[in-house]
Amino acid sequence: MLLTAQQTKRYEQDGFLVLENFVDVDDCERLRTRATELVREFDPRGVISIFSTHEQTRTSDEYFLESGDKIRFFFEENALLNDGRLRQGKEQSINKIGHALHDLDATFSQFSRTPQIEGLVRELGINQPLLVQSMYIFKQPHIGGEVNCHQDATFLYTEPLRLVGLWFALEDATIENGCLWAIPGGHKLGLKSRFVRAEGGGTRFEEFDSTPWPEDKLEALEVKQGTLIVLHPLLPHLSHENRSSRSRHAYTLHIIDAGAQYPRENWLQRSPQMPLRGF
Ligand SMILES: O=C(O)CCC(=O)C(=O)O
Repeated sequence: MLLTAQQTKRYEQDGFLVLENFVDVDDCERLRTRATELVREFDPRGVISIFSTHEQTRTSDEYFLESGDKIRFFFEENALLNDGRLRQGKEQSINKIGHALHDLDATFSQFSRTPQIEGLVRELGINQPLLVQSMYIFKQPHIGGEVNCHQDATFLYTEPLRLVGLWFALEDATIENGCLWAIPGGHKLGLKSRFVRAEGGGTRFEEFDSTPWPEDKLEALEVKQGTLIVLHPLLPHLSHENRSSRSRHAYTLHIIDAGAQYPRENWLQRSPQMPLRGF
């Protein structure tokens, strides 16, 4: 058993779990180095043209909607100037890489598929695990954007709900550089919305409950490099902007259960040629 009875109880009570030193510092650094290489190999011109054409909404929607089985690069909101040029180098402009790093890149696959991670998700009740989504989040110095308060099940819904979110700190995360914040026990408030593919193309939110989050109850989760934060699919969490001079790299992995139904209207879909895989 990886989790103590007390930790399992904490997860049920709070909706999250902070596991210090879950990953070796060397493994965190290996992932950081690989992400740097991917960015170096990435030619931003193609993506800039997508985000600066007249048909911006449609083409950027497609770039995003097709990323479920690809490695794609997304810019920080303020990275582009009006004339379509980058305000600063691509290395300082990328918000995140997603969403199939864990299947398409050997270093990310190795990091994501360890007996320790598999054991953990099984202990959390995921009996037939499938790795559905991965993201490398840069939270760049000075321009790192905020992530609004949300539940992961809004974006990765299954019926019944069988999802676990894993957030790995690849650098120390503090209030200054935009650490995660969560509402302890907030996973008991129910699912507020779903983010789905719209019938005519693009995406939309389907809202079930419009009451605002009790954001006064948010707790900062300041953690050291190598810490894993386990997130319940209904836990409300967010991160603020990074205005500091230090980056806050993190890697997230989401795992569903093959025994649950993954709806066709979920935004993230795979082509039949690339089915989801387990460990
Ligand atoms: O890393 C962050 O800033 C937020 C990530 C997050 O909330 C998520 O992946 O669901």
